[in-house]
Amino acid sequence: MTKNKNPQYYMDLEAKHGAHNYHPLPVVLSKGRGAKVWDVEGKEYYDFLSAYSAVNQGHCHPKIVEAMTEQVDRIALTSRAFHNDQMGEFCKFVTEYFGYDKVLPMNTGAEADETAFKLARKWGYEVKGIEENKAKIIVCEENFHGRTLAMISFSTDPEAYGNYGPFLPGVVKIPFNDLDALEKTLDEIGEETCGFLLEPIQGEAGVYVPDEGYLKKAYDLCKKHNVLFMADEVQTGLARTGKLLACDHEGVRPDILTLGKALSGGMLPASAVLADDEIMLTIKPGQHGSTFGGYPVACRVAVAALTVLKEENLAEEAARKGEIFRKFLNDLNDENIVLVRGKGLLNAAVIKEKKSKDGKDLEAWDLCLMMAKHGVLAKPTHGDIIRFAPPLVITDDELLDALNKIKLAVEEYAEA
Ligand code: IF1
Repeated sequence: MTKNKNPQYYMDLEAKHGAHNYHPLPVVLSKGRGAKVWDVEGKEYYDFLSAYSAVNQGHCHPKIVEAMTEQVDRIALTSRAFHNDQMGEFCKFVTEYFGYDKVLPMNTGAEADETAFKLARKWGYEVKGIEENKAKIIVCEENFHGRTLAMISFSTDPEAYGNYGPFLPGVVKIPFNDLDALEKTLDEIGEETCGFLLEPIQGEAGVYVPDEGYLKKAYDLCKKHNVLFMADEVQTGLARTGKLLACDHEGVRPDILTLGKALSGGMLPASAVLADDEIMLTIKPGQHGSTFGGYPVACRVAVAALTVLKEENLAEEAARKGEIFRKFLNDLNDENIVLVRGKGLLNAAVIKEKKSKDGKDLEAWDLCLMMAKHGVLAKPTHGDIIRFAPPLVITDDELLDALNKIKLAVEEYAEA
């Protein structure tokens, strides 16, 4: 039970003893269930961030908690120095679930994308025959693939890469959703390019949904140049956008697929890379790994988390509820909501900055503070864009209740 009900006590401890690498909303959470969370004072909120889509199955889903508590008390960690009775079952389940030959389990999304990048390079040298140390990777401007040095070498966001140089060579950045740029780049450097890495919908960039057909045409261009199409579905995957994978909206099967976040239903860091043998088997024993990657608890939890997605039809539910969400927000016809965009339950609203009646500058952050007061938690991505991503298990009644609270906050922002 929370020992101190004063939120400031916890925020002061963090400020004094913790690194200042985040600027959270001034809310101190202590309990979560389904689409709801409660703060230390017992105030209830709808969670419209879902830990950046790691809690698609809802906070503390009973089936996932049960899998975790049963395994953690039997054997938690064996390392990969030995076999255990969970890894093989997990690998069979996950490869059949997504339709790939092999899976390589890691922990974080960044590690999955790093692994995908290493696989693409190894495949580039050992299968495609690119000259050693000459392999290029193509990424999209405004991407987010994690915070490691390789991943920020891909970034075009100064906040993500500033003063962390020097960066990885062999990275070519092109505009997202621009087939001409991709075709021109592949015509120029396709021969020494191992992969094209992208988010099917750019999350951090503000839920940037590409034009219909972009993914399929990009995939076809990659095939024409024998370049691996690599989809980072760490945030867009696992039913979030109304299909199991965002690539499924266009029937595209990535050559390398990365997953994370909701792969564990928010219980622990679990990520995975899926590919067929020609790519996956370029990594030989001892050439890649991780202490906790695919540990027994993560295997059990991931199987439970993926089972819940299907048993509760969460992809179809996300598609249906996403329509309700976007229609409600658009029907407000509020001049401060400039644009609403998204797919399934991965949505964002662009919020107009304004002056309050007493001359203060108001922006998306201030609307988030008003929403929190009304019992809905969300946070801006960049400046003027608020991401709305509730757990996919949110009921229709809860969604309507949350939307009415958002409406009250939007009205307060308009009148401020
Ligand atoms: C933070 C952003 C979201 C991701 C995609 C890989 C990763 C992420 C598409 C790395 C992680 C998280 C990281 C977290 C905030 C959040 C985020 F704002 F950073 F960009 F969601 F958009 N690919 N995204 O979205 O996965 O290593 O974190 O497990 O770093 O602040 P991770």
